[in-house]
Amino acid sequence: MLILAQTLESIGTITLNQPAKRNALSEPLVEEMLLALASFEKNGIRAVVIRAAADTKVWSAGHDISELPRGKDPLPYSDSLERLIRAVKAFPGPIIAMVHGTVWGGATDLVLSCDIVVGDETCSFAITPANIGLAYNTAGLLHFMRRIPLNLVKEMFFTANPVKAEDAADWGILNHLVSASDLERFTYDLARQITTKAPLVVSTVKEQLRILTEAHPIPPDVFERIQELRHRVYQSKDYQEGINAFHEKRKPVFTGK
Ligand code: LCV
Repeated sequence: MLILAQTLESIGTITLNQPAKRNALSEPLVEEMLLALASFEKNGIRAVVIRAAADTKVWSAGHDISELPRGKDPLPYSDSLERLIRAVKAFPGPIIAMVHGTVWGGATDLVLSCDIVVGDETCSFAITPANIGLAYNTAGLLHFMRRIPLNLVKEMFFTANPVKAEDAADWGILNHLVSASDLERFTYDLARQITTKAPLVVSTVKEQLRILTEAHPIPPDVFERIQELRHRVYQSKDYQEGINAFHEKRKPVFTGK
């Protein structure tokens, strides 16, 4: 079991549970999360909490780098993490990310795609394509642009630096920054409160907001320009170098080619 899925009252909990790989969002782990969400929906669960095991320092190390394809689009529409993010956004009830520990790469995108984020003083959030020469996808960029001022989005992508808890609260990544000792109580009180509200209103408002925020008509030539820009990145030697460096546990040397 790479995750633990539990329900209590009408709250579902998914606990990331693969510490050996720092909860990297691998395809098998994501498949288990998708099954859990489908089961929650079938059983009328009204709110979901996604968390890591209490004793972990890394909430999630992001996309499983060993699964990233070389020489082609690393984040296609069918990518498992992309499917998970779409499932989170489509789930008919709020999904709350309860975060302690560090969050990396696509896991930050996943957290930003949740409806509410509650973190403690140990949480931090990094987006890391610039560390591995990877062409981030357009839907993912929009997740950041909708939540965080553009200058801060640029700093996150250009530096790949973790945004620590206080800044994460100031920048709008967190709804609430609470103490580690209070994190679980606070999160589940919030979830419980939401489950007492009219579920049709909650799920319909969530879906309306998803439709409205994703209404980004892109003319065909703009779409093609974006595709060409990303193609140049994921066909680059730098992308190969980034992936190789990770596997060889060394710092990458980027040449811009
Ligand atoms: C596979 C891993 C991973 C991992 N995949 O423990 O944002 S984008 O565009 O880049 C997007 C595509 C994305 O999400 O890419 C992934 C971005 N993630 C990262 O850059 C984080 C990479 N991981 C780390 O920097 C470290 O693992 C952290 C800081 C998370 C934890 O460091 P720590 O010293 O505690 P290790 O590095 O020793 O990792 C423990 C095991 O987990 C594997 C890693 O290869 C190692 O496996 P082995 O024990 O077999 O050597 N692992 C960690 N992250 N993303 N595998």
